[in-house]
Amino acid sequence: MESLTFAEKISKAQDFLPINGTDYIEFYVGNAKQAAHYYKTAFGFQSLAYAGPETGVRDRASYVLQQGKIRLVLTTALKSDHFISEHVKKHGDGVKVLALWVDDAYSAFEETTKRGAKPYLEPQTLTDEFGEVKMSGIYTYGETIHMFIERKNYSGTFMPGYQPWKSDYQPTQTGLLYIDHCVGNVGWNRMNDAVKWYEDVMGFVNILSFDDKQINTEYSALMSKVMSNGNGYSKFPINEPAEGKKKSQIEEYLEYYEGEGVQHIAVATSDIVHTVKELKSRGVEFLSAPPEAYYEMMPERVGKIDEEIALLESLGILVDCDEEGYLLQIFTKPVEDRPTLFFEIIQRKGAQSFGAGNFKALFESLEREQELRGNL
Ligand code: TYF
Ligand code: FE
Repeated sequence: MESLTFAEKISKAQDFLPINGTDYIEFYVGNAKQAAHYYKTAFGFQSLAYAGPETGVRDRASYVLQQGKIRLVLTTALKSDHFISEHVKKHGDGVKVLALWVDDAYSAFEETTKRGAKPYLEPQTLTDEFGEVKMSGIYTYGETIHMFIERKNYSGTFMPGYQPWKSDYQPTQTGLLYIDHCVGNVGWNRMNDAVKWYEDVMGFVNILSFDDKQINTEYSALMSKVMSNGNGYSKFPINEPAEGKKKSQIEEYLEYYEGEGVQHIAVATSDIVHTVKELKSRGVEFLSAPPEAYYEMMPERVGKIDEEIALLESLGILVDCDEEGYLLQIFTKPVEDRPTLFFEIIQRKGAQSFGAGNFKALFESLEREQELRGNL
């Protein structure tokens, strides 16, 4: 299996659930107005659409932001007695919905629920003067949802119920292009259930696996398996904690999120040096750079690359390679007070892997933060 290329591996995925990519990611947050401001100011997202009391939605406010092909929806409830408030009370701010852009939201629901998916939203059709959006939803790990969105007969800004959000405040973009992958953390011994769920219910295939022998530091370990759909546009790695001398970063997440959920969202850029400089100048905090030795060994480890190593070192950007090319990546600190969700910025130059050669350096940076929080 390991000797097949990524293209050969994903070609074995089943096609009962055609997916065109990520449609949007919805966060449930305590204060959507301020969260939207943060993602505009710090990450360079642009205002796209809004739903709330002013548009006839009485119980919540949702701000939709866009950059490249990425759409984020930031939603808060307006009363304590609301399932969104309950979600935020338990988990803090976090990802509720990973929405997938499909050709047929009715068939997506039927094909996945008949294979065992737990329903979240029965298929429905929303209409307005711009056409119709069809949607349905199922549960994945924890309280996280996959929504299926069909918009082939829709020409509006986002979806029925939302109005265009015209704002005079539009900070420039930072070069974020699309969602590369979204990683879930699941509980002890739960990874293989989650992997089987993506195989059986979604028709995905396992394209990469890392066990605790490969992913460990002096203190902690984890296991990870990457699931992909058949065109590679939808990739969901799944992590589970493993036994180590001290508490693994996955356990820390599970404790503070109070359950399973989305650990990181990886966003692609075509110029990571530019993107990271922009994000840093706007106050986005990144994990500390690995020690000098990491960069001294880089030419030997990854061969010739287009970027200047001293520049990558000054920004703390990591590099890894596989048979198909190389990739550059860097990780933010958690973007909430709870040590839960963080972002990865990734630039692929041929490589379709996930940076396994960086795991040790990365997890040591993560553990330095964990230690500062008193959780190691
Ligand atoms: O998505 C990945 O697999 C990489 C590496 O806790 C990674 O971004 C894996 C586990 C983790 C943090 C990053
Ligand atoms: Fe990642």
